[in-house]
Amino acid sequence: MKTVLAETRGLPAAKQIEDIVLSTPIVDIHTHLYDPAFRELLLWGIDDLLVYHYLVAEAFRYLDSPYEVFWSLSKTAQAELIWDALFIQHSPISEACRGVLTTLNLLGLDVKKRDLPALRRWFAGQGVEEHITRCMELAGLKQIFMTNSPFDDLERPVWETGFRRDERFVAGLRIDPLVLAWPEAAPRLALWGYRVEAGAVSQKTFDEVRRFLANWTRRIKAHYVMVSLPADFKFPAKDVITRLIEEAVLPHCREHGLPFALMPGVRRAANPQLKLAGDGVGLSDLTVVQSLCAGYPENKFLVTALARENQHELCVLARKFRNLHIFGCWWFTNVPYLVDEITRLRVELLGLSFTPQHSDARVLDQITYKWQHSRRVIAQVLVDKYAALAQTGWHVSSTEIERDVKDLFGGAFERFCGG
Ligand code: FIX
Ligand code: ZN
Repeated sequence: MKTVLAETRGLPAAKQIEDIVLSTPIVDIHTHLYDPAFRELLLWGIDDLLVYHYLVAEAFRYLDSPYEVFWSLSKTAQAELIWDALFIQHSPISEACRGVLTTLNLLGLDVKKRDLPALRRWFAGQGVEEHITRCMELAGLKQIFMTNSPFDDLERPVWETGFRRDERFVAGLRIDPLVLAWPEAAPRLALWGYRVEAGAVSQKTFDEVRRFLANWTRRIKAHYVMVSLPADFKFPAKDVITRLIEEAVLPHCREHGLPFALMPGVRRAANPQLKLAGDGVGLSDLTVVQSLCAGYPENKFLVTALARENQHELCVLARKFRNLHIFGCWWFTNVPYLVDEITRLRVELLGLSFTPQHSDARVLDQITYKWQHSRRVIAQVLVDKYAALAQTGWHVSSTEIERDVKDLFGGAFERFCGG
């Protein structure tokens, strides 16, 4: 056992905790990044950073031009408009804007020059392989989970052709269309050779959906099956969705030992004119999670909720069901103010048996800022909690802190998935 932190009154103990939190390698359990074999599907560089949908939504707070005009522009022209509206005409103090600056700063670029052409020149000189390694090192990531959908027409052919995997990128099987849009998904499965019916679903259809899930699970070596759910999602219900989940998805997950990851709370296309930036948030009925965890104790569920108002109930559910592992501060909750609040709530109700964060990065470079910002908040929460323990006379060793932080940054998740 390494040195015991004798005192928490002074800076050294806090510094030691921060150092551990800032340097412990992380498994990023949900992103929209791709193995470099997917080539242009892996987004990176200044223009992709600027046209990130979080920034598109914020830029339209200031832009006057019609939506169609913006969408008709090239990526570089969109990036220039966003740069001007969010960084030049106003100070970039929102979390997503600050994230761009943290990223550039971590990459060693001088942000105070405000020189977009110079930034573009720098990125143009980088090679993708080296850039992946550099960003992962800066973020301190050892593994990145992708979001992999067989329904994605750009992604599917790459899997079908086959490629040599980059071991740092692991797969999550994303099945939103299957569960949420079965009438449209069914003909596609039929086209791919699965004998399914779109209407009155029979045992044959469930068997074929399971064959589809099994084939894709094996093909991509999926570590979990994932779906995002609309805020008004109901389960169980007297509909085909419930039957597909009960008769195909859950048995598949049990057979392959995979968690079913649920992300409730999105209101897709609240403003369709904003395209990907137009999704909103709504309060979810978390009895869905309760029904699944209670009804299917042999299944494992990973859950992150989008609404701030759902976070407390989700923690309480995790206290009741050990087949539930909660993770991440997703999307609109990934702002330091809420990461702080939600992480404190989780620690106080669950100890260390959860995964406080995932990045949800869509652009490779974002892992640097998302993780630096989150690590700092998580470190402060732990500093406070270990200090509160010290007041009782309980001292933690640095070995124990390292153990705890490893659990938060992937250890607890891996045990949950594997156990
Ligand atoms: O459904 C999801 O996985 C969401 O994370 C995305 O749809 C969303 O657009 C996003 O990027 C959130 O961070
Ligand atoms: Zn996501």
